[in-house]
Amino acid sequence: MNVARALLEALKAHGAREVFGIPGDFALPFFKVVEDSGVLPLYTLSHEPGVGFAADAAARASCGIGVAAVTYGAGALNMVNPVAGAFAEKSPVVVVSGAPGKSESGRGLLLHHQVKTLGSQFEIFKEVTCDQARLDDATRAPGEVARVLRSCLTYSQPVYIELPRDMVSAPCEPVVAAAEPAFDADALAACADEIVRRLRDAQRPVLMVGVEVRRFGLEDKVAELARRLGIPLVTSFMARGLLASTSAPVLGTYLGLAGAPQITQRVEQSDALLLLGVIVCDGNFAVSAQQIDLRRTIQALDRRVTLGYHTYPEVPLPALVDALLARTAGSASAMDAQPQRYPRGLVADDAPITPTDVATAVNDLMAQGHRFPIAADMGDCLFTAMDIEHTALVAPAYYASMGFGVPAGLGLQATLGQRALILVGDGAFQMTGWELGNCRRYGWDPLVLVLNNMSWEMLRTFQPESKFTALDDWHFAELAAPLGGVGVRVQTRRELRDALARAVTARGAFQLIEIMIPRGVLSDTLQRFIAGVKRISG
Ligand code: TPW
Ligand code: MG
Repeated sequence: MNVARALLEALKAHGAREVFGIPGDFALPFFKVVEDSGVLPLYTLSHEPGVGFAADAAARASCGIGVAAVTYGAGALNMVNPVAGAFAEKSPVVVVSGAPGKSESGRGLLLHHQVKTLGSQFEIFKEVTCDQARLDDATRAPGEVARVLRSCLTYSQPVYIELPRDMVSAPCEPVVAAAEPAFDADALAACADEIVRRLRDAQRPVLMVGVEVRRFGLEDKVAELARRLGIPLVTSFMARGLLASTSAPVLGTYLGLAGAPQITQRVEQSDALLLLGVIVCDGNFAVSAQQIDLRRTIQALDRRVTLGYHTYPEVPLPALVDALLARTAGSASAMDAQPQRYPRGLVADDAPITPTDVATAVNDLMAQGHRFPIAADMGDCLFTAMDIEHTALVAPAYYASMGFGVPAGLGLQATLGQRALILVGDGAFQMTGWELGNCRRYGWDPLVLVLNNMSWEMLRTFQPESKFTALDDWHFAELAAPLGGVGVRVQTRRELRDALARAVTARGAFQLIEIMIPRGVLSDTLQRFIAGVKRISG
């Protein structure tokens, strides 16, 4: 056993299914072990942001950990933004960065890719990861790896591992997984009792699920809990797509002023709103800041439960859900609420296409049995996704980085072995759309819907007077063939329907549909969102 092999075996044992990466000289020895050992498949992409987004999406989709392997400096620092996004949205990504060898660091020369000091990169990643290790001592390496991988799973956040290139083949012991941190069972019991009491005393309880429910693999249990309690179930904006694989009656997604009024009302008028793993951020709550009194909610997040005016520290969400289930065994209650309805039945005429038409067309496909996990970028495509039937979705709904969609879709297909549907705007496609060129090598064939309004439209709606938000016409569909895919540009609803019908049956190459949308035409959700934000900030 050597350090690199021990690390790879440990990654696999902790739930990693593959490694995404781009090598460099400081990482070549590690990549050689990845390739030769075959412990995990290796997928190289074209630019490190893509690597980070793909690993993040793979982690979200598989409820496991994502691995992003890069070289020192120019490689790793290119990935700070995706890792920051994974940190903010609680996605367990393991960053493995090559680094100068121990023997090289002591020579007093500045080494290539070095910033201020050889430790600068480590310091930078401290800010965007929850635990870090530098594997420069073969005796301590297995323990360090065990600790950071444990942190990655416990907090569901990225961790950083730096591997000096001359340590890769240093002999070492295998990694022994670290035990989960202990918690106080009496405190957990008291907390669960209090929550059940509050919910049973309430007139209008509502359960909102957040991303932690998925990160900790609790969707089925939470669905069962909602059934037993007879509590209406909604997701937060970030947790859109959660529980889609369960039979739980999810009413829809809470979006405050931007969302379906009946859901907004239920949530805002609830006298016991249980927030299970919901990140309390502006993406989830901004357009409702005045409406929800967080002091009257029950918040379970970050291994803490806050209700009333007190907090139970160290209550892990999985243990809490088990405790709530134990207290509701045998009960089942009817729920009176109707799930949100989504647009169906695209009128396939010669009218120009709106974002709502795109959602309608996708819903029609789903009604015909074509279901795909969705990866959405930031932009109106994300708000458009709120009009698509509740289905598995990964999206940067809080951190809001553009460039996520395309590489995330590749990450979905790599880890799930399932074709993904990618929703992306033209501005975001300009950032990372090139990564589609990697599909052919790996046999990935996502369906890519580029919503091309030749504009940074979201920005334009906030500040219409600026000319810089107008983008050029890049003819994305024509870029598809040289990249190994099939592309078509559509201008009317009829063309959209026909292109989608063709694309779903064509397998083996990515299918890009460039959907031309007139500037100024927004999804209903984005229109309401912008009006809501303006109302609150103005
Ligand atoms: C990495 C800021 C938020 S939305 C937006 C920008 C530039 C325009 C998106 O244009 P696109 O979609 O993709 O054509 P649409 O529907 O608005 O036309 N840099 C990064 N992330 C963000 N969020 C921005 C800038 C931004
Ligand atoms: Mg655009």
